[in-house]
Amino acid sequence: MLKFYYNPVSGNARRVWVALLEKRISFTPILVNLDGDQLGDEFTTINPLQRVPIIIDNGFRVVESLAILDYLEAKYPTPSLMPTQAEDIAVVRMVEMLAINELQPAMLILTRQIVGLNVDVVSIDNARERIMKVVKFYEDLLNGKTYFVNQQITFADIVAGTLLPSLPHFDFSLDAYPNLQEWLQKLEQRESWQQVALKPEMIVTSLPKIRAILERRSEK
Ligand SMILES: N[C@@H](CCC(=O)N[C@@H](CS)C(=O)NCC(=O)O)C(=O)O
Repeated sequence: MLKFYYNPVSGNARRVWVALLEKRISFTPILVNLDGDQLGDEFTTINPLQRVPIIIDNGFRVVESLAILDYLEAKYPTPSLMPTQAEDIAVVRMVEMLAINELQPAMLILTRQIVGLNVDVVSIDNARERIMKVVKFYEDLLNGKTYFVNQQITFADIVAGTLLPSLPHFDFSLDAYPNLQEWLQKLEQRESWQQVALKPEMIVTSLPKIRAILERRSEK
């Protein structure tokens, strides 16, 4: 059976988790406590990059969340989470790449502030501005649609829809974005989202671990 190494607080892992559930793939979840376990010999043998998520499917290892999503779609095509029309593929990839290249790095800067690490005011302002630009872009893309690609749930919804619920923790309100609010409400009614939803107490207990990871990264 497919093995899924994850941590519930990891946004990178949550998108893979939702995809596994939406595709109804049987898998064994393996929790990796990101309090140093990821650096130990046992996990390093499994993933030399020392990160989650990672899947091992019939002995085949895939790291990097987007690569995992592509693999799952090719290997388990039904139900499909990736459209086939050129325009729709472009929408999915735009939403995914904006989430990973813009939203996540900006959220990481704000996370540094939340866990008490030193961040200068300019970086914080820039991060907030980058987030607002992406949020506005998503709002416009969703105009009149149930999901980013009309009626079909895709990786676009999974990637953005597992990150955006964290925005209130960074003091962002989605009040001015009715399309995004409606879309998120619809996603959060799905069983997959309910299973992976981050509980506030999980975030609180994870803050010291997140701080340790970010501190270690900035020392490198
Ligand atoms: N680009 C990778 C990022 C993976 C990643 O950074 N995972 C974090 C959790 S969100 C991690 O395992 N961090 C552990 C560490 O840095 O020690 C992906 O998309 O899978």
